[in-house]
Amino acid sequence: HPGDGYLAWLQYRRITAGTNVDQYAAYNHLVVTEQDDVVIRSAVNELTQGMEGITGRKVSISGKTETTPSIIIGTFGTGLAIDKSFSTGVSDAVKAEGYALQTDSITGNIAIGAATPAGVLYGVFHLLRIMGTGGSVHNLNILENPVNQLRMINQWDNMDGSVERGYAGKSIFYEDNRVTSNLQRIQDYARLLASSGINAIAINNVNVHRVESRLLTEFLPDVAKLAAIFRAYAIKLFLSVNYASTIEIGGLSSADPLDSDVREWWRTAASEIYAEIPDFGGFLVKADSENRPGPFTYGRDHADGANMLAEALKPHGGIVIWRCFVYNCKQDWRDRTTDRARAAYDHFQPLDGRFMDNVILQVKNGPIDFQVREPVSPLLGAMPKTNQVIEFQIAQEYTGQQRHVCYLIPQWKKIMDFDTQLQGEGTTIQRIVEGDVHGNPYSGFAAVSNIGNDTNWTGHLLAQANLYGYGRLAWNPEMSAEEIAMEWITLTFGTNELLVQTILNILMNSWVIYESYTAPLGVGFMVNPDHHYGPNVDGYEYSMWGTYHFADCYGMGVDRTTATGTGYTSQYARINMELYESLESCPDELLLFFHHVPYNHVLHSGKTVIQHIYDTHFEGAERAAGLLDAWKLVKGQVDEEAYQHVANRLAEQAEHAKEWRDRINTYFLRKSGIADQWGRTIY
Ligand code: GCW
Repeated sequence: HPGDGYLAWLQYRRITAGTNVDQYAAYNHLVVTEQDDVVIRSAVNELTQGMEGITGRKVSISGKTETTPSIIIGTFGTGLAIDKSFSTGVSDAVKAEGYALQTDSITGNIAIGAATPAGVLYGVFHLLRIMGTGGSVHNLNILENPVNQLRMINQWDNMDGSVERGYAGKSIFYEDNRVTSNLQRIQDYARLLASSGINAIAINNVNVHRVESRLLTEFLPDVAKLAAIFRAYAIKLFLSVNYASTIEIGGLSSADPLDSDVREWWRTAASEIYAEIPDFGGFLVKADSENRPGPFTYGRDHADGANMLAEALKPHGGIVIWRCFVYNCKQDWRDRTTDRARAAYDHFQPLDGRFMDNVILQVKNGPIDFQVREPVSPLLGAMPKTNQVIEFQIAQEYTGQQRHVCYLIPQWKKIMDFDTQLQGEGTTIQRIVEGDVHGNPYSGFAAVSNIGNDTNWTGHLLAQANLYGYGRLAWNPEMSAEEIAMEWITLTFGTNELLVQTILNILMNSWVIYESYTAPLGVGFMVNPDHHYGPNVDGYEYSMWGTYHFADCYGMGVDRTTATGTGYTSQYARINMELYESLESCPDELLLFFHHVPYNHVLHSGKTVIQHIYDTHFEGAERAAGLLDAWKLVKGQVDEEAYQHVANRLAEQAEHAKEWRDRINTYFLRKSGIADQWGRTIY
């Protein structure tokens, strides 16, 4: 049923309106030049299902062109039909996961050619996307290669069925400390991921507890089943591993990375995995972070730890993805010199050059923790001799937990566009992440998933846009947030113009709206401890987690300057360091991240900090209410179940935004004693 959201953007609804609809019905014959590959079989299934849905006609399949126009798919060199569809110039330009998609102007045949079955699958999804959004299939002449090599999803799923920071129900992977037997749902997830361009997945939480440690051993046959499902969609499977597995499940007394028994244990473990899963991706590791074990216990560093695992995986072609989310989570709040923002860079940058070439460091997009607004992590691009991937959080831990709408692509675009200046002007995060700047063997994107077993996958139906958008952006970061939103909306809801425009406006404004009624000017946090939902200005102020705002009766913000503060600014290239260091040039939206200022400090906008807080919070709550008003106008234009669901969430958001507004405004009125210039109600 479309209203429940299960089919998400793969609905393949019958296209009956629009200028190009008459074109599609002619394509009910499919030519496949190779049959014996699992990924090609997925592509054929998808195309058949898609075409039958879109045209309402049955599709026939054969090995060669019998009728025209046909859709011809295959890898280059597997048959005449595919090979005569493309010039060598085209086939040479198609890289490993890329594809060419062309319409023959004489026969009308549409050919999808690729170097690998994965490329064929991506090409098929592209064609279905064109039809699903009502595009013309005449005169197609498309060639695409993914910009980023690794396009990965991290599940934070635990085997008891819970999901860390999960806002869409329980795990679809596990229940009762076992791997689920509902493999259909996992296959559908694989389809969703592949259709957006994802090619890797780590299937368990980076916080690996006791049971999950045994995914490497006892549960390996189940893991192999999951790997087979993902393999058919060209997605490589990874496991998050417990750094101290040798102790936890290996019967050893140490996890010292330089201990030969420990190394041997990992080599054997790796061999056993590859015996079951020959194309296993490798390990994802959170070590010496938030109380997880790591090499520090043995006086070793992250390079020692990562290299031990990399050495075990190397003979099998596996990789280690080592997370850089390392900081002191037992900090004394009285200590103003320790700065959590500095931690990742301080820990890892000096290790550049020490990691094996099959180690990738996974760096969160910002230096703190997926806040609504943070500067870009200075560690990204600062280790020329080391593979890095950027980590995003699709799960909305700090951005409304999928109860509030917050379309994150604009935030990620802003990050991709940031010019690190590390190798002169134009050294953008996008270029660093795609591997263009330092030429390391591995690079790309990773992100924490936002799905669970809720029928609609993401809790909030509109949060599906973040999952879809993440994949699309990882494939091609040149796409605009708006383009991505338009694709998702039309594939999911159809082409009704009022509906499309309404959802587009909601999505495109949602990040800024969310920011405006929550923690101001980049200062971050101000949430309830532990679950992180809802306002609590001092929730973390006197805690050990290193996330403070330092508000007193005069002012607020964190002095991270090199001149008088924690020196965090010095981790950036000189020109950015100067940008942030100076009050004159520091962008308003990050002011309180970098500076401690009085409440009457005047922003570039011309407003004082305190008046900015009042204004944005009143306005933010009002705009949140406006989202619901806008949605009400599409009643009757959209499936009733979906309408009600979104209406309920938006109503909740509007109420909760008022709570945020009043808590923040009241807190700062009481601290500062400065009245709102417009005399609005503050409690
Ligand atoms: O954002 C924080 C979360 C933790 C998470 C951690 C991490 C998996 O609050 O729940 O643990 O980040 O990224 O490791």
